[in-house]
Amino acid sequence: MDVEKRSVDKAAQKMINVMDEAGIENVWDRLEKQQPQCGFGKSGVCCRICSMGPCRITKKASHGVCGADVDTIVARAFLRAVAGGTSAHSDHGRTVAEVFLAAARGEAKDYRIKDSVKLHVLAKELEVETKDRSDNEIAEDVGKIALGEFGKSEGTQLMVKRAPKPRQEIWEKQGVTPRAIDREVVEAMHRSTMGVDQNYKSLLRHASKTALADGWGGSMLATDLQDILFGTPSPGKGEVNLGVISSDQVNIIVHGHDPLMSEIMVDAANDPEILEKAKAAGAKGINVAGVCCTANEMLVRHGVPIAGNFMCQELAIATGAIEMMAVDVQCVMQGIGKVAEKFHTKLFTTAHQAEMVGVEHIPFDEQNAMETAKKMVIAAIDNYKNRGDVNIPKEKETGVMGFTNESIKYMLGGRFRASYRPLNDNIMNGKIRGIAAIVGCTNPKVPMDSTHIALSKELIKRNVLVLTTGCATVACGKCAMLHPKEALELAGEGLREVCETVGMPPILACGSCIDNSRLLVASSEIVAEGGLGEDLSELPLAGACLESVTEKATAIGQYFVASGVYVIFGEDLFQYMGSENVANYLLGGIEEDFGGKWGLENDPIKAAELMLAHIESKRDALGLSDKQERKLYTMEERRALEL
Ligand code: NFS
Ligand code: SF4
Repeated sequence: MDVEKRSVDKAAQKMINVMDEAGIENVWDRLEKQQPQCGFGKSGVCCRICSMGPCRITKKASHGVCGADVDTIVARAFLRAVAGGTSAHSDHGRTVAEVFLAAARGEAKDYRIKDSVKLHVLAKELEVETKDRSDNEIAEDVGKIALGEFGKSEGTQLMVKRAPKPRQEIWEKQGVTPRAIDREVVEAMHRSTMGVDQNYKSLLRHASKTALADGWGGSMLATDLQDILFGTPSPGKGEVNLGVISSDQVNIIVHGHDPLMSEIMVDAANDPEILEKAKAAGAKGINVAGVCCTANEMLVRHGVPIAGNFMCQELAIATGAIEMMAVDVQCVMQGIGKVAEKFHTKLFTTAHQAEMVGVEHIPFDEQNAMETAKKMVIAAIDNYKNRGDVNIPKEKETGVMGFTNESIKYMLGGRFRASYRPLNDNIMNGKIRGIAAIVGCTNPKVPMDSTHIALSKELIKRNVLVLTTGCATVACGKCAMLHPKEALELAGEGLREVCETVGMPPILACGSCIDNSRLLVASSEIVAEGGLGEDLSELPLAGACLESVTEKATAIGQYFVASGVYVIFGEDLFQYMGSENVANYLLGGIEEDFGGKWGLENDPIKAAELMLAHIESKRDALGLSDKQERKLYTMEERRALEL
């Protein structure tokens, strides 16, 4: 076992070795046992959606039993992945909307509206009357409208109006302005079932529509409602990596995505009576830490430390120091159950959508949130006495996280003149070449964190401002790249100068994966600020996710592409290249329809080159290229100009 091939993170390496010596299996071991993985699956050319199959496309068999060709089979697989991802983000969003509404009605006693300013902004956008009304009255109307977005029978998504006008027109023209989120997901499943849509182009068009229902619908609503309910994050310091696990406190890990449970868990762990109980059990206190996107959510709002990203979930348990892990939805590996069995760690599932065999299920609902959270925290305290030997890596780093559209504008312009103007100006004058979004997961097929780190380093070195979300953020955090001083030292001269002047780091940690919607809003406001074109597709902007894992990542990639952005994924991880037509469309033709396209590259430095080339071509198109500025005019040209 070559531990360096598994992860570049020292803490993870240590725990991988610990697990190896103890003979406890983890995600990397299971990947090895899966080798060789099926080539048909890798390229998306297998189909098992009806029982005439399973079918796979080979030289000998160019069509499935029903006659489906390779284009249809691959496009269907892609659409279904996008639908899966969209459903995940949106079911999360809907749950938040339900609790939001219950809180507004006073039916969820442990939740209340925290950000009244953002509530008023959203109310105005949704045309909800605010005059002479209490926050709860306003929130009730906002909540009803928000909830309606998931299943309304008529009309299109309201948040798409945040996009620049020309973008909305492109969506109209392409027929992809998303309707109710549920409807797009249902239609995706319908179109892709046996014997329905058999044109790869219309299947892929619906993938855009479904993905847009995610980015500009479910994810965006989730982010906005969470901000109003739990407070809009502002940049703050936090600690990242397995070293945040405490040797003398009761350790609780919250894992998953939906902050409804983890928010209350943090409060429960701070309850004086509960703390007393922890002390009585011989612990110094209670340490709540996060894994996966819940970790991002908790850090940006409460400074709760991050124990790790996706592939650290088993490693955290293997420290032997976790009294309890509470999981809700998404990115929870079933493998944690087996690891927890080897230690004293108590696992709880909490979401009504997600249970695990052999794991106690404690349904978490808004009516008795605090009571349920306390029950779990007490179980953790009671479990402290069962702790055996521990192996806690010492590695941890500090970083600044929690940037939002609002806080970036504030940093740039100050409280009274919050605006993107200084950013746009510095992009226009070339000190900042452009903006990159580095997002997504960690995948055992790639040395953990390696691409996110290398890519961000390369881009800031070349004067590209980096915005990051999800597990990529945690990767950056673990190697001190979210530390403003250390990151600034790696930044190119122009970027560094701007960042130092306004007091912002060159890598902005923007939260969890649903918070990618923040990037859509920020990009739209950058366009509105002026000087960088009229549409998102004109911006010197590119995105990347080189360690993608989930269907959610595919949905995110597709909504960025359909919003006009160039998005690069890891070539070996993108499982839809078995059809030439689908490949040609996603990697090229789609640009004519939407202004954005996919790119594939495994190597982070080459990916950075591709992103930079794209950024420079957009600068050229905007007339911002240095070459043009330095152009020496002939006498004739000058005369022509003067005319
Ligand atoms: Ni995003 Fe977050 Fe991580 Fe990937 Fe999973 S935790 S929602 S999907 S693995 S970044
Ligand atoms: Fe085979 Fe067609 Fe059925 Fe898919 S839908 S399994 S290609 S027969």
